[in-house]
Amino acid sequence: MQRSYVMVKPDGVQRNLVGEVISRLEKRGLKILAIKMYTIPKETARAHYAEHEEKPFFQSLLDFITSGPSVSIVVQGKNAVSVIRTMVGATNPSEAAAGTIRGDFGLDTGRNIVHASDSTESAKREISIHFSESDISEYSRIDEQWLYE
Ligand code: IDP
Ligand code: MG
Repeated sequence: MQRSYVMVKPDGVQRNLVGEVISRLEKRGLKILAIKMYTIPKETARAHYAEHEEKPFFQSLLDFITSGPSVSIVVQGKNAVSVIRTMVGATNPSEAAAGTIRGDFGLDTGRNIVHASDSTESAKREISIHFSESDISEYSRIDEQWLYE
């Protein structure tokens, strides 16, 4: 089963959307394996967003993502990475489809509520940045036989 990393960013926390995001993941059938709220340190944020180091928005992205508590989540399920990216929607919430998290709750690219891994490789890397393996619980959901054929 695939794992993905999801973050409710500081704006999502301040706007009381943590429950909404988790609820959507759970109802989809995705399983939460680990969850924690913390204010991401600058160096951790730098590692998390390393691919954007040369972008003009990098510094403001770091300032924003470290500005307050965010919620980090390890999620597991069939095709979790692409399923969650679809649930999250386009990077710019103004262009994100209605029904997606960004399309339902956001307006600005710099305040787009959630992060989700874009590949299984990114997921592995991001999970290892925010969690140690002992933070992650493997267990069965009681509805798994109704979620999977
Ligand atoms: P993603 O979050 O949809 O994967 P990326 O292109 O990987 O989008 O960008 C990472 C994050 O950087 C975005 O979620 C957003 O918070 C921020 N970001 C991306 N492009 C811009 C921009 O043009 N201006 C301001 N912030 C941006
Ligand atoms: Mg990205």
